[in-house]
Amino acid sequence: MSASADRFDLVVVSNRLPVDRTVGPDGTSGWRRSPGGLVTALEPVMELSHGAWVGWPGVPDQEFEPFVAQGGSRGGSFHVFPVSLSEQELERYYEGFSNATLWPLYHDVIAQPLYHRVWWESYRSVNGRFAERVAEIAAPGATVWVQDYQLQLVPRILRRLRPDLAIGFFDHIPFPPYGLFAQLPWRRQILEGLLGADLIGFQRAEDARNFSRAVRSLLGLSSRRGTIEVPADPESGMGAHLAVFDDYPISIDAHEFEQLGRDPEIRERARRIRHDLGDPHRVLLGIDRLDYTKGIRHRLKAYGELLDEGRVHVEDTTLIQIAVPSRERVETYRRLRDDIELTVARINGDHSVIGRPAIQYLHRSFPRREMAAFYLAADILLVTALRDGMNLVAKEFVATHVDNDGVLVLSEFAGASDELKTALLINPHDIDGLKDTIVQAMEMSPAEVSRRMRAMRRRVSEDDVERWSDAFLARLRAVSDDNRQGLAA
Ligand code: GDG
Repeated sequence: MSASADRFDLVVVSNRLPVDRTVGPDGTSGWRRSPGGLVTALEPVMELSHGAWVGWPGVPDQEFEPFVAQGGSRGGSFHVFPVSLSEQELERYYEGFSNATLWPLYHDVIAQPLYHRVWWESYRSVNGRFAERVAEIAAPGATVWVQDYQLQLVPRILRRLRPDLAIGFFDHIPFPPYGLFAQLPWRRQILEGLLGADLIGFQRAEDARNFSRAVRSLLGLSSRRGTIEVPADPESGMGAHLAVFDDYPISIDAHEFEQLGRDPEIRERARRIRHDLGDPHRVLLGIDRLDYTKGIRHRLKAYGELLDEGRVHVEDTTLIQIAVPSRERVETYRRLRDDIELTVARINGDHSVIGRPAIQYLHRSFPRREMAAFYLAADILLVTALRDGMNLVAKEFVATHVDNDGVLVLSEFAGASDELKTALLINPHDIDGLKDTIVQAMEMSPAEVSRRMRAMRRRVSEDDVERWSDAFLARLRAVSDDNRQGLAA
């Protein structure tokens, strides 16, 4: 059944749809739901409020009809409205402006951001297309939730097209300090784009502060208790409204990961992984998208030095590093992969013995159950991000360790460090400090491991992703009601 005649009360918009195109051996094609915290959290409310998801289906240069995505982890279904992107838009809007301009700029300029006017033009026009699609399918007074940095112009375009909507925006990545954000040639347009929303959510209080400072410095608008009076724009016909911003740290489906951690099959698989590694006394783990923000090189440097200095021995310790392929057509990412693989090969060449690799390196993605088995197989998770909006891997590791028997080494530059305070917090730039902390994690008494993990598990299980989305949507509706009652008039 085509869904195109319908109008929807809740519309979620993200660059990438939570579905993947599948083509079978006989050439028949279909869609497979891709797992993810966001879609799991939103599934029940999508079902209840007649929801739709707007986004790109992952295949360029093809138009797809709307369809219904069935059979998620909670059995719910929702309507899907694919937005098409050309190969050129993929290069300019997505790989270019989103991933080679905004991503490095918003992550502390760890890599040099590139500013190209044709990329910006493409970003603008693609954002316009997403907004128009939403405007066509949203019911009168519907709630629209725009996700992430690829779509920062959507709130304003949408407010112009459909002033009746409640518009929320959530930024999954950091919002940079003013001194960095100010580099962006289109900095005012981005802020104005975001301010089209009724509610703008960030991962950390620090991100919200950075946003407020940028708005004040660049637009001359000051905020009072997290509220900004956005003036009318007579040129576009957009009326005045209040835009509220706040931090809403995202989380995971904690219950799902706890269940995985208790699943006998996964527990057996975890034992098997350790066995296949030669039953080392200690297993350390890193799981990251292969991205320069994740600090994989810093982690490898620290680990390599610990081996060189004889503070760690391959006879009783193994590091598993899973690097999930990511953005492989972007040049910086290709170079990073070469760098990491050279370093791994050097460390292994220097230290491995037959049957006992210093580092077990895996460059691929895994099914969710296998991820859980890796979490469970590890004694210590190393999260050494140089900058990270939140880092869900840290929370998933915590939720899976139902026996309270894992140690989390966590970068203070990851949003998760605001909540997981009994992790061993590190500055990944301080290699000596990182090395000492890894040794501390390896030597920690079981009682202390358990005490620290218990506190983190409580936090993750209380503040799960459902609470996050409920809190965001409730506040969004409240702010939008105030705006509709003309409080900003
Ligand atoms: C961005 C922000 C923020 C990874 N590999 C596999 C796999 N994953 C899943 C993990 C986890 C997710 O992907 C990764 O989330 P992270 O938060 O760790 O990192 P980013 O991808 O950079 O996400 C980040 C997040 O958005 C949410 O707001 O926390 O700061 O950068 O859920 O489990 N899942 C499966 N196989 C894999 O190989 N099944």
